[in-house]
Amino acid sequence: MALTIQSAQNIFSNTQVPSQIPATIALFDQLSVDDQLAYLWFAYTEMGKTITPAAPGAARLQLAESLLNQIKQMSAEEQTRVMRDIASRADSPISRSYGFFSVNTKLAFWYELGELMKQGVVAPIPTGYQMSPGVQLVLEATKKLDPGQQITVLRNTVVNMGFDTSDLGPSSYPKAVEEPAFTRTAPPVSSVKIDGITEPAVLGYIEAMNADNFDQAISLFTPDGALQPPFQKPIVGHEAIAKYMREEAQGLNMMPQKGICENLSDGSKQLKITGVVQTPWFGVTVGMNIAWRFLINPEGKIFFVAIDMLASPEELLNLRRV
Ligand code: 45D
Repeated sequence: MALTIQSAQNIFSNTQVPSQIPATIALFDQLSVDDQLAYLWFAYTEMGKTITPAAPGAARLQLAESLLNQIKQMSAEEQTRVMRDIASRADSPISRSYGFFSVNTKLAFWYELGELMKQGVVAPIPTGYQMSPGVQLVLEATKKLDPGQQITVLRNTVVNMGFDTSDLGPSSYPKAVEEPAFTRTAPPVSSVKIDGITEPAVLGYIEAMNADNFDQAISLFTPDGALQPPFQKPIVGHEAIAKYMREEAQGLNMMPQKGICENLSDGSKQLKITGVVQTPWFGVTVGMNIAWRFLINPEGKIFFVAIDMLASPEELLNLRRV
């Protein structure tokens, strides 16, 4: 039987126990735009008492510079309007430019705005703003998450902002820009050991990713292979996966701990591995508990890998299939 992405998505389906991350984002989505901006400000400053992201490098900030300069020169009212436009995905010039930013450039843009807000150069919250009870509710829900989940909520809200440029068509795309590299927070791990796992494609994948060697990682996939990031649809084919990795997988420290491997009747194998991932934004201070679910074809190539955020640390030990 030919492998299909749809059937691959269902391996170890008990991994996807309901996560509080989409639930929290759903609450956030119901807030008015001013409440959303206020929530992000309170959540970010509250979080900043224990963890703060690393400052994005100069090369990264340069990509957002023209937008930031425009905003700095605006009146407080105009600044508020721009932030409302971006947060509500309005079709305005600035919200369009933001919509074309890569994930990490979006984060860098807000990082810098946050700094400017702390310095009083940019207005944090609209004047006369009255907090609705909903904000408190989402803040309470956020407090219950572990730090890895909290930064995922912040990241995903920022990613969803800006005018949705996916429908505009290639002719409107700005020239592709080189993604600046992240500095690694730890030296690359040269030999990977995972309790219960000897599959070369999996060990090779982790080793290549920990060295930002994406060409090497992609050579382990079948040409029609797919990678499914947390809460996203599968990304299919070498070219699309390579683009994704350059934009979003740089500088990650992957620390798989243990796993199981099961042989299927057609000669393929399914594996589930749990462990911790660190993002270069927070370095070693925040770990995200995740699972990788691999489907390896009979020739030893990766046909599918899904990355799932675990609902709780207990899920690190949940390697049973049913
Ligand atoms: O609106 O094997 C203000 C893959 C107020 C690849 C603000 C992976 C106003 C394959 C405070 C200014 C990548 C899938 C906003 C593995 C306002 C693979 C600012 C997994 C917005 C393992 C807010 C990787 C700010 C994973 C500045 C799971 C927020 C990576 C900043 C996860 C938030 C990475 C930041 C995560 C969040 C990174 C910097 C969750 C970064 C999160």
